[in-house]
Amino acid sequence: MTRRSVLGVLLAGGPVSLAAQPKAAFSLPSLPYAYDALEPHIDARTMEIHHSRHHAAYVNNLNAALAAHPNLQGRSLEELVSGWSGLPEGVRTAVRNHGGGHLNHSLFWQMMSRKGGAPKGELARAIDQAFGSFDRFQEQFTRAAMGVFGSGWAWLAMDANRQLRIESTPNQDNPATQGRTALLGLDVWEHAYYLKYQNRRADYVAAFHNVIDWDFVADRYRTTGRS
Ligand code: MN3
Repeated sequence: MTRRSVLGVLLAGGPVSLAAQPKAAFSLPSLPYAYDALEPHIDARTMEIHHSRHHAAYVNNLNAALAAHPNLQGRSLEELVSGWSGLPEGVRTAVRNHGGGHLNHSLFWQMMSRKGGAPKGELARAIDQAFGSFDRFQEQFTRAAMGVFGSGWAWLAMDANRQLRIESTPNQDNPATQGRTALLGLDVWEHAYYLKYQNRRADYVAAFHNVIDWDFVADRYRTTGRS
């Protein structure tokens, strides 16, 4: 094949460009429930757009950025996002923003369910110890979510010594970049609530407390760092 014909195949999207696709491109995970499962707290239309448009765009943009960096394609999403600052300059910002977006949303969907309730067992004791009580935790988490200026996330995170802390991050940053594990996260970008709540972020944050899947959060707490 001459150089010109290889180029022709590439431009035509033929077999050469297919072979050059990333080996393990990231994909959009399915929601673990229907779009309307979290009604009335989080409406079906918001869930559908948030998952099928916003989250999908993070995945597509991440894959597009990694396509030019085959040496990064074997790395896990967590590895990429937690180590974004050490990546080549050309891909660093895309991994931070779109890799972070993919990681955060993949967690966010699993952190919610219609079960609601409160933490139990080991996690409940750790929350009481760190924040005084579950009520105090809810107050502090709400304050963190309300305190995010612009777009970002509020988190319940755990450090390497298994100490719990509430924090917030801008944009799509994840506590993993600071060496901590996100146990629970709340997306406070306007795209997460504007259709139903408009500017009333406080109502959205209050509603979120009804759809936290505390069994999922407790599993993350129990298994992280103990494998
Ligand atoms: Mn979002």
